[in-house]
Amino acid sequence: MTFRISADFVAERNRSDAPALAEDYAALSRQLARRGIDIEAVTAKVAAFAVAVPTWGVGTGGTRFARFPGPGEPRGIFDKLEDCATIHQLTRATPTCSPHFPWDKVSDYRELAEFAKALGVGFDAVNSNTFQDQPGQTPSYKFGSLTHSLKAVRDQAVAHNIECIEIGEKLGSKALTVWIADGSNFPGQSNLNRVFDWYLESLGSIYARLPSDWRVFLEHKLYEPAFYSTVISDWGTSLMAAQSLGPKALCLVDLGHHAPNVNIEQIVARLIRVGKLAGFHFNDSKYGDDDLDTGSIDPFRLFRVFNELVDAGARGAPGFNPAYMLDQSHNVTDPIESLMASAIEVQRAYAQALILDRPALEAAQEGNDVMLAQRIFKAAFVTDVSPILAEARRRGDGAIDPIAAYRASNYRAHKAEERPAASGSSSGIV
Ligand code: RM4
Ligand code: MN
Ligand code: MN
Repeated sequence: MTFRISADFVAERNRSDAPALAEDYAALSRQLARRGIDIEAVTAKVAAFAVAVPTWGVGTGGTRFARFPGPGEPRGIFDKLEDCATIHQLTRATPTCSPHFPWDKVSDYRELAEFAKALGVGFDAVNSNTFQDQPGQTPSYKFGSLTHSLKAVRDQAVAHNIECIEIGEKLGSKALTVWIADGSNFPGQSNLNRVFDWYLESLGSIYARLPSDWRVFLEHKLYEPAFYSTVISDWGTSLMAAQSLGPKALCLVDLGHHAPNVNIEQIVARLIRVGKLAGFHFNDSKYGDDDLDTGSIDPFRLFRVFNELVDAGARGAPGFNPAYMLDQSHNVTDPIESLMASAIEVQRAYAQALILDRPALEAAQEGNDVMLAQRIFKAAFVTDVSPILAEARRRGDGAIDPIAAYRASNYRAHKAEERPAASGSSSGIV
């Protein structure tokens, strides 16, 4: 039996944190009531909100230069699921995890599904990996995968994606996320048009194998590892592909995969408009695909994205059903702490967007009262909704203060004893 944080331990900590929370919640409730907002309706929506944890995120990540593993790192998918369950236990915001294959490959998926179920963790979208070679793999993905010039390589990459669907079916997933590293480093290296044809052809074969209730999420990325051209580089390319593939193909927005200064919320609005928004990989960045903790650099951008999502939900935009996932790399923090903090930041942006006074905003927009419109917009963002988030956790038997509870539990020290350091662990992004 491995160490788990007990429900009693969480309840005990909550007992001492509860009085201060009750005061703060009551004060916020009065403040929101003055603004015509019922705090209880917001708290109920926040409590029902969920974001998936990436299994690759619970291991320590790294850069091209080094990886500094922490103590008690997960050694494989079973350990990763334990960490995911702990994140959900304390935050009540992450009931599912998003697995990555072959990183999370096992011999018995029924056993894996049962193990996850016993921990109370479900499976979200399955991620394929054709951006690196597995030991001894031939042919290689060095020059591409789904868009490789050689059909044998494209076929191998297609077969891997189909295998991911088959695994996902055993785990109860309903979506496949495809991100490819394919592209070129030098002008002239590849034919920019032909590689897109190959992408459509390969994705078409994968699409044909999707179960009827499945969707495929196409993830674009501007650059890296290819530095001159990337085949699926932007939302326009992604949308062209999704539209030509069919209704089950949707466009996934990873916040780190855009050119600097791009207006991501506007992309989100456009994708919603055409019913093609798959969902998100949340993270934050200053320069590129930094994979920093969600909301750590630009929480206002996260709020602006959620403003579009709440707006779409409120007007019942057709086909609007985004999948929310975190996708981060934790190089210098405890991954469990970062993922808990990030799940809370996503909920925060959602709560802030929920309390935005939309009728007043619309009136200001119609009257071209620019100052008032931006004041109304900003008022939602600057409201401290923390008591709502904490109260939603408390009511769901999560921790009022997840990171403090996690630290006090000594979970990591217990895991360091249970999980002797594995050499060459594939648990993080290196
Ligand atoms: C990529 C992309 C994918 C993720 C890999 C590990 O940059 O964000 O979603 O699967 O990293
Ligand atoms: Mn991603
Ligand atoms: Mn990325």
